[in-house]
Amino acid sequence: MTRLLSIGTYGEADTKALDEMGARFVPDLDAACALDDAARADVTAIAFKGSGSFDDAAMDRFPGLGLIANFGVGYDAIDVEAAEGRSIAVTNTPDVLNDDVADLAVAMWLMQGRRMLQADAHVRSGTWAEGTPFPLNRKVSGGTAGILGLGRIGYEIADRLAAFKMDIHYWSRSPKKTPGWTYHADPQSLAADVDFLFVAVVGGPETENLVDGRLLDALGPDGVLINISRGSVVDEAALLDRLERGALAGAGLDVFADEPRADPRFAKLDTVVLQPHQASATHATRGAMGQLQRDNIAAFFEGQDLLTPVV
Ligand code: 8YV
Repeated sequence: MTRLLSIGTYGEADTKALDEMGARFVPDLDAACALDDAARADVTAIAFKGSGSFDDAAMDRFPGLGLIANFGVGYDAIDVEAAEGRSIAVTNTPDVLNDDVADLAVAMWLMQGRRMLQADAHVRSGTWAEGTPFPLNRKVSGGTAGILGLGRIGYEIADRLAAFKMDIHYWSRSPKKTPGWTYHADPQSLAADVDFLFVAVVGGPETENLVDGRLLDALGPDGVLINISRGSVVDEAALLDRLERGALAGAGLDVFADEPRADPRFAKLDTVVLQPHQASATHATRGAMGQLQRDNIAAFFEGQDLLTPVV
């Protein structure tokens, strides 16, 4: 009897571990919903790693479902209200990825400001060896940084930036206890006061297009946007428009509106650093995320308290 259904593509170690827990595997939510009635009726827990929308209609297909264990801290693909209404628990994998995600945010910031992609090409192409010096670029340390969303990941980014002697500003639903960082009551005033804006809010309907044209204009022509959150948080058309016009100095993006198809207009821009949604993608962290997902599933099957419940 299949009690655990694994949805999504997992690495070798996670697949083996889920297999040992008796999981049945399907590649995506559509394939899960297409299983026959008897197979779906048996499912009490789902290990979910994927895109696609785990909505009310999808939950309808699993009448015995008690747990959706999400692989990832962001659970915007799951309709949590619908789950709550059906007494389906949802868990995620917070904290274990904070360092990696913050590392990548800072790395993109440095790469963009110091034009490291272009500098690397300058050496590889032999242009430097031919005697052409690399053009001077932008000093990043000691500037002003804004964190949009001072949650666990936002805090780690700010903490790293403080070591770069940055003046730290942030917006969050409420002021936090911080070491001298400046709180802003609204995102617009944050953007107006900083050179570099790091997007670290959760994804989902309540933050959709939070970074819109008006906010990008407040960030201004010297401003740089770094996004490690979700593509949905940024109005991508507005961002591309400003980058193409030089109304924004640049961007570092690990997430996009329509992954994995990043808008080809981004690739034409010299002022952006682009990453394939890989902020948490280190062996160590993905291993820890998988373990936490499975620990939640094991707790559920054993009737114990879930480790990291979302609702
Ligand atoms: C993963 C992420 O890429 O944790 C998240 O919210 O965005 C990433 O760490 C994703 O969850 C993999 O499915």
